[in-house]
Amino acid sequence: MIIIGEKINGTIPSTAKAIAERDEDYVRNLARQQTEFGAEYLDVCAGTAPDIERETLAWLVSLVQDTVDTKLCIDSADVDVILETLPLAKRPGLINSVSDEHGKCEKLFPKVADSEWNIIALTCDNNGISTDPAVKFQIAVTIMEKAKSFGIREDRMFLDPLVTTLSTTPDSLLAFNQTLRNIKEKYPAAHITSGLSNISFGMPSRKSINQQFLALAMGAGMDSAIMDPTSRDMRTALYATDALLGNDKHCRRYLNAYRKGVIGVQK
Ligand code: THG
Repeated sequence: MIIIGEKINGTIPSTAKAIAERDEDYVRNLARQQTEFGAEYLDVCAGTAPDIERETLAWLVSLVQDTVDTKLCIDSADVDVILETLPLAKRPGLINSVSDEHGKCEKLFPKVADSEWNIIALTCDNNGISTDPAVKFQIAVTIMEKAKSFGIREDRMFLDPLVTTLSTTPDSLLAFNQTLRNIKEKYPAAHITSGLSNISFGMPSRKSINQQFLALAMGAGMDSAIMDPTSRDMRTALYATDALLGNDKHCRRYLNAYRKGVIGVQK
């Protein structure tokens, strides 16, 4: 599993406060902790008003890179902001994200085709987010064909089938898994990722739902997640699921993590 640490995100109230106060220690700690607990990428999202997004993101990027060597996942809805932020990165990471909206792919793909940046693509377009797996799959195909036309390898693409909220869409997980299976079948080298917590909005005991979502989606082939690796429960769910799916030879990773006290039910 490729873990993308979600905590350096200005839409989280505690992180927003740290960003507003330019609290370096707080952000440095988020970077260190998430790295220590296995994040391969650190999502950085300003979550501020558009007029200060560039500047905020630049501050976050430089601070994180001054603290850890973990790759960055540059998170902005604005392709221009992403393109201005990329040169600040010491090494290629992950771009979060494009979709099939408003010529985003056409703007971004030619500029990063010759780089080693990986790209998250959301399965939505100018019509918004569909709940129909067939529509989502078709959007994924359109984006993958555009990537290919610019010479971007399949394995540089992370497709995000955009899980909908369980409380309003009862077949949310089923539609997500159907979309991801269709994508994996046509593009076996492409990665599938998702924000874990979207599914549980408006429900009690959100973590329980997020954990079971993680397990069921990994079972269907999801190989990456935007999540909180500092959460012991989520970590435990992830390691246990990887072992159950045969992705952890002799359960070595699970057992080592347990011995170190990194996972397991807290007594
Ligand atoms: N897909 C893609 N990018 C995304 C999302 C996605 N970026 C933003 C978001 N969704 C994923 N990031 C977050 C960040 C924080 C939280 C949820 C999603 C969050 N965190 C709580 C906190 O830190 O207080 C709780 C964390 C927990 O208890 O596990 O709510 O879907 N491509």
